[in-house]
Amino acid sequence: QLQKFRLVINPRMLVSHRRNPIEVNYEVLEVIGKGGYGEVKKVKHKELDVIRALKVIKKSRYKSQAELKMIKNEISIMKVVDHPNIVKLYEFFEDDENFYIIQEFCSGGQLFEAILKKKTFSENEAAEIMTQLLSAIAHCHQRKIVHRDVKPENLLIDQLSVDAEKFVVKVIDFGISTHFTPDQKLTLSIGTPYYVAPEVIEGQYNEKCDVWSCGVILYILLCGYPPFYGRDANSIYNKILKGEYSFNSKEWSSVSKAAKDLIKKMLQKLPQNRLTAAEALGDPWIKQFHRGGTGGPNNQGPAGTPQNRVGSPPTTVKPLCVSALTQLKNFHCERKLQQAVLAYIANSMNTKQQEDRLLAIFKQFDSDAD
Ligand code: 3AM
Repeated sequence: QLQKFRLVINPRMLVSHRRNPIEVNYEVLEVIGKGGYGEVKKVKHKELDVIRALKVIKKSRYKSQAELKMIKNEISIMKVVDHPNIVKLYEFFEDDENFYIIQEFCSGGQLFEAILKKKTFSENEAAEIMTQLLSAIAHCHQRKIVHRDVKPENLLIDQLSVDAEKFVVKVIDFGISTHFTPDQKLTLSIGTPYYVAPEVIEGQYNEKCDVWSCGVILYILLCGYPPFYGRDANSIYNKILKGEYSFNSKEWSSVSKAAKDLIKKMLQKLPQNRLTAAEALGDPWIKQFHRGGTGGPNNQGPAGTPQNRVGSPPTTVKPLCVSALTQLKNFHCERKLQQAVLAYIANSMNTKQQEDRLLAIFKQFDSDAD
């Protein structure tokens, strides 16, 4: 149920003004996180007694119509998608100061954090995670939506039971997603360096860019570090454009050939040679390893929707090399630190600088969205 709300203030205060529906319907429990856009809070629906996530986006951050259109774009896309591995949108309001997005609450935090809480991690679990992720992305592509920012930070876990180690992956953040038409070439170079496809850097791409990012995530899940690594964005981009990555380190010695084959098929430089998300879902590695607690890959819903259980070990589970988890921990901590520094820099830039930087991005975003 979507509602639009405008705060009405009576200047003479003779009659009480309408109260913000967030205050009326929800109890704010705690702040989960803050970003340049605003903040995310854990809230409880008073009547339904359910926990949800509230994303508050400050309008003052968005000065032009193009920028405001981007928020509306995120909402319109979230209304179109409906999948067990995509975070649900429940309500959307706005007043003069903020946009309020009420979403499904994911209690397990970021994917990598959930993995790092475990003592071991196996190819079977990686296959479960990839099945859920690829199923969500295939659903978006089927609805002619390209996410454009598939990365571990945008994969949250809806943890059903910490003890049972069963969790469900949820894709979040459709802030830079866009609708596409089959032959349309998108041009906005956007995304996060480690996960960005070569054709996005070159500025002519389609929805296959999401499959590349999923391939990068699979690589990291199996060895703990990204395939294209560098000190700064440019050196990462150079490696991506050259397609320079390897399976040479010791972490790869215990990984199956089938997993490496799938990564190769997802990290094909030319999008036309790369698997689609739906094809990747049917890959032999997924079929071989996606068995955890659900009866295997045949146990999919009519639209290729997997049963959402990760972590129930099938009979033969071979844990990955211990150093892969150590590498993952180092990589994750480094990324968290980088994000904190970037948020600090963004908050200390003056408004004019922020506006110029955002405007350049939004202008091009607008041209892709048209
Ligand atoms: O700052 P951290 O990484 O702990 O994961 C998101 C991030 O947490 C979390 O809010 C923070 C700022 O974006 N987040 C975003 N959407 C969420 C949701 N639907 C969420 N946490 C739970 N449920």
